[in-house]
Amino acid sequence: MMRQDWDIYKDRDVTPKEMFLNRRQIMAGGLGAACVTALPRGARAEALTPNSFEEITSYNNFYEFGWDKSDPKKYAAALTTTPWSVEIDGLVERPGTYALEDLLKMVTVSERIYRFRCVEAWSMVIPWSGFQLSDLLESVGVQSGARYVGFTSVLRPKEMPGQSGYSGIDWPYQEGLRLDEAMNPLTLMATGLYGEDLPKQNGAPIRLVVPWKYGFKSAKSIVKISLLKDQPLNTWQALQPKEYGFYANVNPQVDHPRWSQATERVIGAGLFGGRKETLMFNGYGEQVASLYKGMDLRKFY
Ligand SMILES: Nc1nc2c(c(=O)[nH]1)N[C@H]1C(S)=C(S)[C@@H](COP(=O)(O)O)O[C@H]1N2
Ligand SMILES: [Mo]
Repeated sequence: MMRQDWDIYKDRDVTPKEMFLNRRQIMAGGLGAACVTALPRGARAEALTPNSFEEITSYNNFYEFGWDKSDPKKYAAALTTTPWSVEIDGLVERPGTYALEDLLKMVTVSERIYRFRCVEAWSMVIPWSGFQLSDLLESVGVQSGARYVGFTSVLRPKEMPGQSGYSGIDWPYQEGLRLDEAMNPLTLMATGLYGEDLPKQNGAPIRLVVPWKYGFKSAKSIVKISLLKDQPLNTWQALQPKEYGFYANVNPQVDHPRWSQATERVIGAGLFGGRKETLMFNGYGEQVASLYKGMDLRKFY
């Protein structure tokens, strides 16, 4: 396989022990030799320095646990994540409810450092571990009528305080991708970060990561993946369709109705030094721009 700029280790699988060692390298050196990326032709030569484990796990959006950025870390411990299974249904050759450990035998887990850009105009860089969604979809077999993939997060009102009582959100949290977006090699099902199992506030034990789209597309704690004929409604679009669409591609030229998307606040960079220009497709245009050829991205926001 051709090496990509999101590979932080050279074309190999990472065992749990290696991940632990790598985590120590990342922690100790910021960007150790193991993190030097090989860039495809024409890619911007930019080394991504990950945010700290502390930053990534204490400033979160996970409304099932509350609306404050500090709520997920405070309350997520109550979520039981073992055992866990993921139902795969719809237009698929081998539908079923897969125990997470069985599902992980069908795929290859590796590590990738990705930019992460929230629609609220803040950003981080996150060292995920996970597998390509395409890997899973290929092994369960997508039927020819499938055009979209839907994702459903867990519904556990007893364990998730934001799901009991009034929140305005129609739980469970739902997201969706076009099938070609889901099959893009960048699209990850994350199971860890910094070489450790995914912390609960980040969507344990398995969450979606779509690095060229606003963060809300990256649904957490997923219990169902559905192969669909029609475009599904996603939670934020259902709630506020004028502000949040289905595509949600990071785009500095298309502002949110209430704020600019031209720049972003870099989490961890301090109060004053920390804004940078937002990149088209969050910097992944070379890998994904062709998916949207001929589309009016103002209309399909
Ligand atoms: N189930 C679920 N998934 C979710 C959310 C949520 O509230 N519930 N928030 C989304 C938003 S708005 C963002 S920015 C990211 C945040 O991921 P992080 O906390 O790991 O940085 O998760 C996304 N996935
Ligand atoms: Mo977000």
